Amino acid sequence: MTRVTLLAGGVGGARLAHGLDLALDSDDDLTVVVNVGDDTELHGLAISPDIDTVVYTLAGLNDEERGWGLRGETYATLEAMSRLGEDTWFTLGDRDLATHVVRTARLRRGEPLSSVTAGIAASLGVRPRVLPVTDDPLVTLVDTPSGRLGFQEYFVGRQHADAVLGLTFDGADDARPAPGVLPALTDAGLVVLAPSNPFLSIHPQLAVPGVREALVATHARRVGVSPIVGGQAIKGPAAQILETLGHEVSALGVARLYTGLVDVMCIDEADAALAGPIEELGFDVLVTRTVMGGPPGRERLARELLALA
Ligand code: FO1
Repeated sequence: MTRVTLLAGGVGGARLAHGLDLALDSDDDLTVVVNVGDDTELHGLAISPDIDTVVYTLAGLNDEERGWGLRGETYATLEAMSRLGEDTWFTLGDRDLATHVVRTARLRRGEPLSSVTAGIAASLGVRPRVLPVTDDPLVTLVDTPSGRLGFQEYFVGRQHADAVLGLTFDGADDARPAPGVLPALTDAGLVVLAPSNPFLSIHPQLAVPGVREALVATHARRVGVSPIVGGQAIKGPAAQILETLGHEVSALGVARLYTGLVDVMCIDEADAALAGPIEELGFDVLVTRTVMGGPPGRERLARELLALA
């Protein structure tokens, strides 16, 4: 039996989670620990974009083109809300709204986010354990030349066009790992940092006291998959953020960020020339195709990572 734990953000994390789910046997064990720094409240509803992206992808319900939201969505509710004067810059589909209504109701009844997430995932037929990194408030704030922005205001509202000067994970110091998160790191045979944005998806999780320590101390084989391929982000603003925060925009720059956190860096074939410099930092290096695309590509990458365990 293989016990695998994936630290994930949104789309890249969800795709690799799907690949691992496809590649693992029924007696294997997969836990996906998910970033909550992107979570926000809109229209009085608790929105957890990264959790939903992971859950919808594992359930086979996600919109493959956008990467987030549900396939075949309709927007009647949002249109009606817009007519009533609500600001509808954040696109919430009718069926996606059901998730947010149910989550909000259960949270208000006092159920922790981890338990709410487990319930929603089970209802949608998701087999792996999907855990928010914490049940406590943890909010990513983005410092830009225009001032400090809430994460979704930066990411969706302003299309991540602002230079990122710094990031704050508000609440992280007082946050506790959700039940199951530390054992998932400690007891795993393989821990994978997904090809998610290191600053926006991985660092908020490591900011929860105990998580970084558990990752450093685990006896699991630890692998980081670079979200930078050929000097560009597979998706989103990772490249710009690396640059404005003074890091090299490459898989080598990502490897430097992951020093002491992972044993193996998985980099794309396009970056094969960086294998030597990354090895010099003390990592083992797996060079393969990291751009996953659809289910076959996800499963293939997952199998290569599982072979490292
Ligand atoms: N991303 C967008 O670029 N525009 C949207 O309107 C949008 C709506 C949305 C609704 C629900 C959800 O779960 C995710 C949504 N996302 C949207 C994606 C999401 O905000 C970001 O991709 C992540 O937070 C970054 O990982």
